[in-house]
Amino acid sequence: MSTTAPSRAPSEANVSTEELHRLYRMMVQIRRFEERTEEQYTRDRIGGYCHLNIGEEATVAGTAGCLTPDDYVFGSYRDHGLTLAVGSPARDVMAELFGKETGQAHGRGGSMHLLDVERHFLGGWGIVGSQIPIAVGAAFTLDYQGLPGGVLCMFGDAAVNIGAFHEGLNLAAIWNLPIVFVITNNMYGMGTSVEMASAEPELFRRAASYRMPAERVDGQDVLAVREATQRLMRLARDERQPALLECMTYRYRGHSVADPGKSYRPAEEIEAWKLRDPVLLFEHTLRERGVIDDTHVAEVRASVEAEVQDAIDYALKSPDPDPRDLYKHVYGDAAQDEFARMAIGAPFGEASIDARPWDDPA
Ligand SMILES: Cc1ncc(C[n+]2csc(CCOP(=O)(O)OP(=O)(O)O)c2C)c(N)n1
Ligand SMILES: [Mg+2]
Repeated sequence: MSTTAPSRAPSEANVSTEELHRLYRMMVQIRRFEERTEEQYTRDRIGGYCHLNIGEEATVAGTAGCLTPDDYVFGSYRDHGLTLAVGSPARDVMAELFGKETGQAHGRGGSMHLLDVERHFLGGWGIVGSQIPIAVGAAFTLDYQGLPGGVLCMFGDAAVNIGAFHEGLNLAAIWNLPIVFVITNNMYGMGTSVEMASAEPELFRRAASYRMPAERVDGQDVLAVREATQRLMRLARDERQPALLECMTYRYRGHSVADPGKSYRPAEEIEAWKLRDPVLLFEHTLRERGVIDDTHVAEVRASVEAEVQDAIDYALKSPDPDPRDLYKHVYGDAAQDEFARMAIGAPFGEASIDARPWDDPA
């Protein structure tokens, strides 16, 4: 199959009103969750790194938010929206950001390592592109065990220049794995533009090296993203044909909460993209079609506001993990035994350094 040209009119014929309402609420929820997360970070309630999805809601909702229960999703460290999109409770996500025991990874993962195994969101990966070979492994497992469903592997534009991208796409192609790779092209990897980093800045064209179908879609248009995702996932699941989808989007904030994001991006560029705010665009479309009105918008916004406030209250009240359980939930059971040797008081533990048991002839 050949690499196809970008841009196509989305087929929206079968999108029910219920589904349109669901997608709209999801996008409003992700936007508000992220705005409040940013605020909580500045209040020193969230530690470590924190990367927001603000501006990318259509790409997130149109991909991870539109899968079947049999599918699996992998993402980068910019993952809050992804786990919300698969239905993770906002409480569990916020508690994880706060590093609390009630968080979805028991507070051990934090912002970059969200995880919801039950809902098939398999992380949250901090090393750029590291999720690609792991997602390919998951797709291999589905294939090998004859399980239904496919894998959606999301990563940023900068990840296409690491070796794992090429190894992953190549293996997926030669093994005919049920996987769709999605590039969230927000035009920058930290402060470096795609043009500066990639010799072929039309990133979807990379798939030609693996004879994989690929397309570029307007990542601000949730219905276009949804249509492409569903079509390519069907191809992956039913015909064992992996594919690459490039979603053109923009992050309205800096790379992380520590970056104002202004020094390397012209103000006019930021303003131009804000005119294509994915939440407002979708709201406008739905209003024009008579699918939502002022009352609906107000109800959704109020319910999201209450949900996110509840998540913050829950996270605040939740207990911190016990420091003595540092390794719990982090390694598998076999590794627990290994680490037992490092526990305080164990033969090779910190507290036993003075004892030097290996010097004892007995
Ligand atoms: C292998 C590796 N190299 C460098 C970094 C540091 N780093 C963190 S995020 C990032 C930029 C990634 O940009 P992109 O893939 O476009 O994703 P975005 O942040 O735009 O969502 C870099 C270089 C890292 N985490 N891992
Ligand atoms: Mg990027």
